[in-house]
Amino acid sequence: MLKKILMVAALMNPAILANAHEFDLGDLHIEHPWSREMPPVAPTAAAYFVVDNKGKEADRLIAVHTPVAGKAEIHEHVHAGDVMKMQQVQGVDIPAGGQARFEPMGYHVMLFNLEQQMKAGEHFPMTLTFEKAGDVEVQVNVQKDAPAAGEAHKH
Ligand SMILES: [Cu+2]
Repeated sequence: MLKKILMVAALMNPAILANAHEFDLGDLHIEHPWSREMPPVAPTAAAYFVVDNKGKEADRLIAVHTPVAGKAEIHEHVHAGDVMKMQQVQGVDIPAGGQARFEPMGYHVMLFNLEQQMKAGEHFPMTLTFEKAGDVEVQVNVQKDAPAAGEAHKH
């Protein structure tokens, strides 16, 4: 009973509604693209999202573009001894019936040469290119903090 009331309260909260957004491209479902607000001097930022593949064939994210950055690369975090480093990858597989998660300390889209600071509450367009499904433009929400657990991986 309490749980139900909490859920209704969450649905009625405009801030939460505005935060949860998703995009479809064929069998691919892209959940809640977001980016953390960075200090004005930061030349880079990162974008995160989850891709679900409801289809029977694997696909692969192979490129990302956005007008707000001079360059966008797909990165992964790797352990190098005690340190976490990130490096560019050529693509990320989206398994059939599975998902690929882009999240802090994991895969992410790195944005270089930002045209201007992106502030919390703003959003910007970003085009994801998949090997088979092609292109989809999503809107990336800029926010101060990572989405609450559950928000980015609800089904
Ligand atoms: Cu990176």
